Amino acid sequence: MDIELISFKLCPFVQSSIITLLNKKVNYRITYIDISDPPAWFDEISPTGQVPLVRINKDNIIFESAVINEFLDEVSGGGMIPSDPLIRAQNRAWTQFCGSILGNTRDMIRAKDEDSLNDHEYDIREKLGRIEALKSDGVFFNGKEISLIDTIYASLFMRLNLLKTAIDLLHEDHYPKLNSWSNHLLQLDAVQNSVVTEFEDIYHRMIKMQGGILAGRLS
Ligand SMILES: N[C@@H](CCC(=O)N[C@@H](CS)C(=O)NCC(=O)O)C(=O)O
Repeated sequence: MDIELISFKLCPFVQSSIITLLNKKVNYRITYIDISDPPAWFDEISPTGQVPLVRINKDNIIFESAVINEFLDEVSGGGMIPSDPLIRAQNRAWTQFCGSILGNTRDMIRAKDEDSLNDHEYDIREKLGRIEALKSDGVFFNGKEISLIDTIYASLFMRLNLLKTAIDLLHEDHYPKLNSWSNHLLQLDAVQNSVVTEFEDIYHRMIKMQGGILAGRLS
């Protein structure tokens, strides 16, 4: 099967698909686009204008990272989706929830005044608190084995870690379980290799370009 992942270097949803591919050791090709100035061919094939988008054997398009990741897991022998329907549904819900935290993080980075920054920070901390309260003591979200849900939280944790000098949102005293989960995820080869080598640099440059309060706090 020829798998082409259309990507944007800074996208956390793309990153979750790459972690899935690397964890499953699936061969794939990657094509980067600039999502702020997408090529015409991308507009033609993308119903939402968003990445990630996957092309299977050239002509078959799949979009939405959660759907892409489930497909990738299913065609590579499974194992990253819980078999229990209740746990599976809950994993899907908390995966979407992570998307909303990533949205809050993006808005926080753009915040141009302290009040707005504080509002976004409050939302993020409140949401992280909800996950801290339900997280098992296992290494991964569901216990001993990595699941698809871990791939999007790994992308979030990588960003929170890179934001740490500007704002420490995941302080160990408040979120011990999330810290341990994050530390574990960020050490995995599949996570470390899921971004380009210059990721830290381009992430920080993106924050500075937003010109918000956090840009001024980065060293
Ligand atoms: N729900 C989508 C979200 C993907 C998403 O937000 N992608 C961003 C880049 S990180 C994007 O393509 N933004 C361009 C746009 O919305 O026009 C998914 O999980 O695939």
